[in-house]
Amino acid sequence: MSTETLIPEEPEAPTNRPPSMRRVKLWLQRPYARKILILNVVIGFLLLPLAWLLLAGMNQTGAPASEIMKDIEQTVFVFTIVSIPITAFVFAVLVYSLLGWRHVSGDEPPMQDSPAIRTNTIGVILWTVASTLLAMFLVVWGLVELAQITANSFGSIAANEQPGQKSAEIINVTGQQWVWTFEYPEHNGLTSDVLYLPLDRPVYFNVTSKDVIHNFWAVELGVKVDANPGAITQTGVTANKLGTFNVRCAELCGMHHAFMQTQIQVLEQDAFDSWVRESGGKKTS
Ligand SMILES: [Cu+2]
Repeated sequence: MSTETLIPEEPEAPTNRPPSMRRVKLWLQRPYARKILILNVVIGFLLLPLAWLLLAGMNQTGAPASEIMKDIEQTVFVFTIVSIPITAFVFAVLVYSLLGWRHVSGDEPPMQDSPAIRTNTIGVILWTVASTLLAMFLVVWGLVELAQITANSFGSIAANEQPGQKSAEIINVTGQQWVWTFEYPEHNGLTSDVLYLPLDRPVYFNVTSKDVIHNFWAVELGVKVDANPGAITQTGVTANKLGTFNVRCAELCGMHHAFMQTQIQVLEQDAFDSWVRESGGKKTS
């Protein structure tokens, strides 16, 4: 082996580069470029079911049970679909690099078989414009959905003070190590360790904690908000599906954090009123 062969090739000088379009064609003519592009398409199609699998996972316990959760699910679905082409490309390069280049024979590094794609104007424009469009789409979608979710959780305006709203049910939510308590101040301060909600009626939560920071997560309703000691966090939702759903704590809060969970019962208004009466609260207005 002569010492000359170990000296790397001179970098391409701007003056001897072929035109951009020619370099793209040369690059595409490399055998591995085509294989990577084919792998990209194959892996992309293989990843597509992931979006539906994610939805199926979220819907296992009956979600979506509110407009908010429906918006969240749509966003997860769309973001997954949009990210698949990029994810597939990264995996295609990775898989081809692991398999196609796992062994190089001979002592020398392989020859450069066509001009590098770097500094190629067409290539740079293509991936800059494509990734900008994808990122802009995700930003705009995210902002629109965020506004929608904020409106459906009543933003910073008490639900019963919003124009055109049916009178809201107020519920004071208190977290403590390691249980949840729900108080209904409009019904003689009725309390419950199961969250009873009337169907299709706005509910407004005042969330707090007695000890450490917890997080009130009404899973299938898409409500998740911190429960801070000494402060009240407010949010709201309208349950639009009858059934039994889950409340969990979503903030690590001590030894039994994983067991800090309870149920949500969404009832027809009549059944909700009956529960209030039978539990010692006064009838709803
Ligand atoms: Cu916790």
